[in-house]
Amino acid sequence: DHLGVVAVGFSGGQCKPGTEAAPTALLSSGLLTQLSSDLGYTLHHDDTVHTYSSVLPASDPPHRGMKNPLSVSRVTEALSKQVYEHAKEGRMVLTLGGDHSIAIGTVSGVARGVKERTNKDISVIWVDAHADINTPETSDSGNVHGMPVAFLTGLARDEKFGWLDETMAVGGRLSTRKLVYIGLRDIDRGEKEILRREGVRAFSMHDIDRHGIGKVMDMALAHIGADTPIHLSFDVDALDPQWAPSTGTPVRGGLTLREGDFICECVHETGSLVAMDLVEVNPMLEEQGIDATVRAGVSLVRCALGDTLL
Ligand code: DIR
Ligand code: MN
Ligand code: MN
Ligand code: MN
Repeated sequence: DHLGVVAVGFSGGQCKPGTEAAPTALLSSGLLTQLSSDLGYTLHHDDTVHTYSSVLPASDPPHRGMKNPLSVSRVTEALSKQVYEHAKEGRMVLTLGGDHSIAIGTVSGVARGVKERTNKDISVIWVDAHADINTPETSDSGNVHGMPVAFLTGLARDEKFGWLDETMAVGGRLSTRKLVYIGLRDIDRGEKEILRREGVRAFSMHDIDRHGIGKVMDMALAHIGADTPIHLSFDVDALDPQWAPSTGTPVRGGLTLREGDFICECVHETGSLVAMDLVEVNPMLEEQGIDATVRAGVSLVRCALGDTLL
């Protein structure tokens, strides 16, 4: 199988430096060698951690409360095109972030590429402690990594993201009906209102406690339906900080490492995975060496791409 790999060294969707260093940390742990040697993928990777410095604006004042709006827009525009090029060739796409704002680029690019190639609409499984569905107006923080789902679904729009309107018009839009959340436990008030109003399918930590992760995955995949291409967007903060401490906004009471891996294994088993993002690893926040969180990230990716226990 063919796998496109995009490494994105961008942290402008939130305020803590360090997430831009995650791709290098993940790559130096030997992730790609494992994917090619152990799992047999043919890799398409340019050996570059993209910082998109040539498109970054000299000045980027807040706009509608959003921080770094133009930087996020320019980076995700370039990323969307890169990812689209892989997806339209029928490659699975692995994107190593970076903060979660980069999903504005990955999901739109994958959706457009898959639509063009197969005429199908993708589904997104968003694994996260947070819903990332704030609009600029509902956001308390102004951090765009808390807004990507609102932009991808068209619930939020902005003239600084004009490229996204164009990409959506050619297949790059995500329907709220094709979105499933897993792992939620820290949702802003405005987000709750949006989730209720839009009727978004969401499995919180409460649902996982009640039903167990096995049943939750059955329900999540049943909602998506067979034969639907799946984009898995995995925020490492979905894991409990015990397993993934090095992330910008840790929230206690999260998934165990095994539950995270299990989600990825189940998605792999569908045979419908077309893309995965791994985001919000921040190697600079780890005190005793970067090990735990990077290792957890590597494990999640391996599981999604078909590593099996037996
Ligand atoms: C919060 C935190 N809901 C915000 N979001 C985070 O800033 O909008 N997303 N940390 O991953
Ligand atoms: Mn997130
Ligand atoms: Mn999060
Ligand atoms: Mn919050």
